[in-house]
This record gives sequence, C-alpha cells and structure tokens, in this order.
Amino acid sequence: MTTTAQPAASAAQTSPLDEDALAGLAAAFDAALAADSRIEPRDWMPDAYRATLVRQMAQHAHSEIIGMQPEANWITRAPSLRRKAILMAKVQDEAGHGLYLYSAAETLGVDRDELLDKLHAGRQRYSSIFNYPTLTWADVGAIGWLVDGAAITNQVPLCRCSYGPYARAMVRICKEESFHQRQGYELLLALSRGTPAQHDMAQDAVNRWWWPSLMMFGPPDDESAHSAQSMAWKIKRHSNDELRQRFVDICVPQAEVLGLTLPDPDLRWNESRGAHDYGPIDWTEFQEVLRGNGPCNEQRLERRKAAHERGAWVREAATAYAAKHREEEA
Ligand code: BYC
Repeated sequence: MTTTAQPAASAAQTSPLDEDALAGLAAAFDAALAADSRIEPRDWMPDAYRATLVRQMAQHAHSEIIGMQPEANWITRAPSLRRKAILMAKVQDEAGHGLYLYSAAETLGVDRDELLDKLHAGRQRYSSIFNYPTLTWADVGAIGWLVDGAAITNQVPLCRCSYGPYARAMVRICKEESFHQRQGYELLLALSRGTPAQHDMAQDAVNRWWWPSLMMFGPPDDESAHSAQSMAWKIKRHSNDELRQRFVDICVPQAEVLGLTLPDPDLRWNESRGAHDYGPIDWTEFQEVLRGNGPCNEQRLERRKAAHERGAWVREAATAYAAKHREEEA
C-alpha cells in the first residue's frame, strides 16, 4: 500500500482527523487488503488491527526466545561434536528470529523493553509448547520434527500476512525453520534405526510431543476468539483447525518413514474427506498450560527473567557505545 496517511507509531498523537478524512483512510486500508497489497508502518491502520498485530507478533517473538530454553538444556550433553554444533546453531537461530520479530513489532510503535516487561510480568503469552520438559536427547529430535514442523505449517502462510514487516520477517524465519525441521527429522531417523533402546527413546519422545504439538495451532475454530477478524484482515490466512489438519496429514507419512508410531489410536485416513481423522485433543491440558500450570511454566519464566537481569550490562554497554559513536559522527 502506498497511501501514506500518518505515522503508524503516533496515530494517537497526531491531530484528530475529521470524519471524511478518516472514512477515506479506512477505505484505502480496506482497498489495500482487498487487492492483497501490503500495509506498511506509515500507512493508516485501524487501532484494533495494530493491537492484534502487536499481540500476535509479541507472542511470536517471546516464543522464539523462550523456545531456546528446552533445547539449550541439551547443548552440553549432545552426543557428538557435530550434533552439538548443529544444536548451538539452531538455538542461535531462534534468538535471531526473536530479534527480527521484536524489530518488526517496533514498527507498530511499541518498544521492545515494554514487550519484554509484559512477558516477564505474565501479561503477554508465549507458545504453550515450550512449557514441556526435554527429558532425553530424543526430545531434541522430536522438537525439530514436530515443533518446528508445526511452526512451519503455521508460519508459511504468515509470509503472505497483510502487514509488510511481519510478512518479510517470516520469509527468512521459514527458511531457517525448514533447516531446523530437517535436522530434527534426521536425528530421529538415526535414533529410530539405532539400537532398540535408541528406537524406544525416539518413540517415547514422539509420544510426549505429539499432542502438545497439535495444541500449538491454538484452540478449535469455534473457540478461537481472534481467528475470524484476523482472517478478515489477512493477518491469518487459514484457521487453526485447517492448519492443524494440514500438519497431521504431513506427519503421517513422515512417521512411517521414520518407523515411529503417532500416539493416536483414532488416526486413520478418511477417504471421503481426503484427510486423516484424528482423536480428541485434551483442551483442558491446553487451558491449564495457558493459565501457567504446565510442567515448566514457572521455570521458563524465572530463567528468562534471570537471563534478562544478567544481560543488563550488555544492553548498557551497547547503549553507551552507540551514544559515543553518535557523538563522534555529530
Ligand atoms: N500457546 O483466538 P486464538 C516456534 C492463545 S515459536 C499459547 O486462536 P490467535 C519455535 C491466543 O494468544 C511458535 N497461547 O488466537 C521457536 C489467545 O489468547 P489472548 C510460535 C495460545 O492469535 C523456537 C487465545 O489463545 N508461533 O515456532 O488468532 C523453537 C485464543 O486463541 C496458543 C507463533 O506464535 C498457543 N499455542 O491464534 C522452535 C505463530 N494458541 O492473546 C520453534 C504466530 C492460542 O487473547 N501466531 N493461544 O490472551 C499465530 O499464528 C496465532 O497467534 C496462533 C493463535 C495460531 C498461535
């Protein structure tokens, strides 16, 4: 969209627009959505559109940062130098994803510190999936295959999100997630084809991560508070259930190649739907995790806050360095 109406970040501070001007801007916004063109930071946008993007992008950024913890748990115990190097690179990528997303969110006029404060105070969410423990090395494989696989299924359509900075951040993130998914798959394949004990460890990890991975897509469509509006705004391109179904259909043949079983006795191909039927998801567990009662909620948030406090000197040093260079340039 090219209609530059007012700086997105300061809509509330600009002089009030008269009704005709506002109607014109709203019409230009609607026309841009209808034409599938992008909304950019300086374009006019409804306050609720901005708030929805801040909510989703912040939650997404927080997920990337908190998502470093379960896998980092295994860096010191990776079974070979090769596996350690791969895992370190992956965890660093997640940090990078968080930074792209915080930067993209800042184009909406929010401050990164403000978002982090809200995360630390429990006023913004991060993905439910990161509140489960990584008990064995095979969990690193299951996270790569299932969690990154679910993330890609959810995030590829976000590359076509109507908000330009979010969509562009997602292009690069998806490329890296695709590598992450493949490393997890390869790791699980090696375990599955290894000793019987290694095979059992891989199966146990898949048993524990399968259902929480399906929950990553959010509540069922008829209970999803935001889906209808987000889809009308072309932030979300598909509903939670559509993406969940797509993920199940992708995973079934992959599990067969892996020689592992998905822990769902009701999982079977439905010829008439052209898709797999799957068993009921325990939404009570999902709601409990969202309420902060998952196995690791407390630990994840405490570690995040401690890391933030320990990193204060880095932020102060970087700020001082930037100020010094600004002075020199001036
Ligand atoms: N976990 O109306 P709904 C990654 C909340 S990181 C927690 O359907 P929406 C990776 C939802 O926020 C993966 N909360 O919401 C990183 C809402 O609550 P509020 C992260 C959830 O936004 C490291 C309420 O439930 N990916 O891939 O339309 C290593 C109602 O839901 C969850 C993203 O964030 C959940 N799973 O749809 C490896 C992708 N689901 O805010 C991998 C971007 C729902 O009203 N986000 N809730 O209090 C999205 O696509 C959407 O936000 C969702 C939810 C599909 C997640």
